[in-house]
Amino acid sequence: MLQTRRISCNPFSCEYQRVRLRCAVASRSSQGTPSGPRRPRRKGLFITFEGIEGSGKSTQAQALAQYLRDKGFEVIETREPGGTPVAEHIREVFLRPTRELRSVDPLVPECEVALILAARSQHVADQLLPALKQGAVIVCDRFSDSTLAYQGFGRGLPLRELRSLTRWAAKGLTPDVTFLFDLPVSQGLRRRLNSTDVNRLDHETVAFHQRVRKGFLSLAQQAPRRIHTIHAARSAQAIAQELITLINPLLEQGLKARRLTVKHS
Ligand code: ATM
Repeated sequence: MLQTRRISCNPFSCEYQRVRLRCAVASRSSQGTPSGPRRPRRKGLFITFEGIEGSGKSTQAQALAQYLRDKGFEVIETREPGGTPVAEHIREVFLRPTRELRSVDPLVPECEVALILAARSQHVADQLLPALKQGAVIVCDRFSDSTLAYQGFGRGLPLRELRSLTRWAAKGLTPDVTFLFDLPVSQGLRRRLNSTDVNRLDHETVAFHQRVRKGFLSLAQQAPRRIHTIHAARSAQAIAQELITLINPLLEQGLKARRLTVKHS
């Protein structure tokens, strides 16, 4: 008999997120239909970290990558914009502090998108697709959701066009799982502006960052199986533990075969 169990509806609860994650894996492993062609299967796993600045996502991405390495997986840590030599050059142009560019050459939103997509296409072709084909786990700090949140919701460029452009530049690649780090903009900016490497977008208005945050939350609502919202105004240890709790069922279900090297203690 099919048994059903009530789960918590609080999107920040671990149980709620674990059940959604299992659904996401199940839907991924049943891609294609008996009558239609199956999409070519990649072997690896593509995990992305998203969120507003100062949310702590980069630190947590590194910690999760280390956890997965310790479990014996081949892990590639990368970021966007960036990840290859050419894309890292583009990142420098994209993020150069405003005061260097403002008087001469402020970037218009369309130019921002063009730079981001140029970097992404190189990153996907040179780094992400080959690594996934080899069966690696990729932990990527930002990807297409950032383009929709920053250039779409933040700058006001049309989302439909952006979606189609990002799909094109990424050759259709979408993350298997995304962790969205959410916290109030004021807290994020305070953390961020205290750091040493402040970039061009950090100087945008609070209203801009509010739109970006709202955008991320709206994307999470639209893709609840893939995007897991992480309540980021908590201790780093609590967040790291939550990520491990969320990622473990995924590893158990789909990744055993992909373990490339086994570490011995
Ligand atoms: P990190 O600091 O998380 O590496 O991100 C760099 C900036 O790039 C971040 N800005 N701030 N503040 C968000 C921005 N960005 C976009 O605007 N669009 C994108 O598609 C991506 C990948 C990043």
